[in-house]
Amino acid sequence: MGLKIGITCYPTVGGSGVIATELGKLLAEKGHEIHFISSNMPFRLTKLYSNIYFHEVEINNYPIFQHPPYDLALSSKMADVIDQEQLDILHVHYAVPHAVCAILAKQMATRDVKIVTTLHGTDITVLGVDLSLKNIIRYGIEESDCVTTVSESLKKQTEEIVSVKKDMNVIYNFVDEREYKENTDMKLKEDLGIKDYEKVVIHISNFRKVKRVPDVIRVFANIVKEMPSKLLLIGDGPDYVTVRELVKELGIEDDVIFLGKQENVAELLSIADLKLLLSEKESFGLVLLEAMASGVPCIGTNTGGMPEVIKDSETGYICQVTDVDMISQKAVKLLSDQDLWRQFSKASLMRVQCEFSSRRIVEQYEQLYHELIDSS
Ligand code: GMT
Repeated sequence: MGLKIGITCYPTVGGSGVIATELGKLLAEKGHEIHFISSNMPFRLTKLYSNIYFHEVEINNYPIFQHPPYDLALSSKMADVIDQEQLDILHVHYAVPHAVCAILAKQMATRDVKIVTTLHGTDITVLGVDLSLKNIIRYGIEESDCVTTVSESLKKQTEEIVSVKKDMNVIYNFVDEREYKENTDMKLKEDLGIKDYEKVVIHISNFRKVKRVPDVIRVFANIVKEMPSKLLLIGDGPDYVTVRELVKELGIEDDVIFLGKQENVAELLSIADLKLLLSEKESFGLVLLEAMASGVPCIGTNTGGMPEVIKDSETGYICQVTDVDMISQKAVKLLSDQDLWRQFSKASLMRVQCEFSSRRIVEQYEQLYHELIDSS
């Protein structure tokens, strides 16, 4: 039986928004009715689906309020949608503010809806250490009907940082395999001014400090000394200027291509040979999975959920955070050994299919929704 499911996420570019939107799209394909409740249309919702609806949260900026009351406007909208659309499930991404808004909405609505909260990391590992927010994060988690985390590591960190007792389910992130291809698009390489014999290293992030993008630059500077290669940098954020300066200082400007924010990363991944994500905090690293689905081996760091995504020495490498020398050695080894590269590329594709396939993960969410409804 098709369910009526409300989904709230941050609609901007970012892993949590991607997962929430892709999940909504795949659930709709399976016959469920999906209602996105958000301040903007989620950026991946690019085409029209007959059973996906969008409810915009309008935030009026009255002069009497020092800060526009987004959380209250969202709660009020959620309560309206629960009753008008007769929702069975309200699936929110992030404990704060979304789970807390959902709890308030549930109290206001006349219909009994089940709240599912998915934790993505930043609310726990960044906000959870802020003592003024710890209690409200814990409240959002404990009062949800069900909580999922995107990795075992995040589950453990949530228990430790926010001291929650609630039973949480780990449901890994996924990719829609239909979007990712492993073949090299020579035309795109040429368009970007990359020679066909040059290796392509790629990094995608929001350039926040935790992503340690300067380490990516230093590693690439070592790679380019050993073989002709180019670095594609996708994204923008606080460290962007520092990174540009470092590229200049290291004299590798001709080999680093800054592409800024890009929505269609699948095409760019299809021309890559190696993906680097060297963060100091990363609850999952969805971009790793996107790369692996394109047959691109990854090097990540020994933090958060990354060791659950990359199988060390099988699909890529896991190195210590900040260990630029070791990361450079592993990268050069992988890029210069064709047989090893092919083996890792194949293993990456297999791992995505076996552990993180959209079919498997979407079924896990559906099962959870049904269990919640049946238990009431
Ligand atoms: O990494 C970010 O800064 C964005 C953030 C988000 O909310 O999209 O990413 C978090 O959620 C993603 C989807 O579950 C995970 O893949 C990222 O690892 C996680 N980021 C961090 O834990 C820093």
